[in-house]
Amino acid sequence: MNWVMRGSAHLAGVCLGLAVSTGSLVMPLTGWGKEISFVARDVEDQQAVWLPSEIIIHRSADFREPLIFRFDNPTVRTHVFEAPGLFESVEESGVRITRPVRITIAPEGTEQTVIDRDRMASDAITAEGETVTYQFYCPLHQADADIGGKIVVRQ
Ligand SMILES: [Cu+2]
Repeated sequence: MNWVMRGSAHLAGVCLGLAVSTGSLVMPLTGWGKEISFVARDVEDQQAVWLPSEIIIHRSADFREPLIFRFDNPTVRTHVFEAPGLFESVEESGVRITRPVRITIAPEGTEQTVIDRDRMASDAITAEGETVTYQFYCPLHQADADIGGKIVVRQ
């Protein structure tokens, strides 16, 4: 009887361990992968930018682990991070899908997303050794096309 008790207690411990490790994989996106942070900044004429204005991603080094973009909006206005050609990998109703990056960040809010590296990699292959550039901006507050930022992917 004694060994049965110990056996089931041990089993419960294993189940708990599994639940904890699965939870930690799903819950915080920070702590694994490569994280790149962007911060919204209001500028003159009611416009806004995302900083830093240039991000360089090295395909050989940075594509080894999940690529996470984090967006902080310390301002009092809602901003959107849009980057044509860039895709995010999200789970919708239990299915992993890919969709264009267009993320709304509430005032004083924070959002993060996992970038679809496969799409980036195929863009890089299509570019045949040249760098690939993705523009990014806030479509709500960008009157001047010159103030946007860019993500450059190098080999
Ligand atoms: Cu904005």
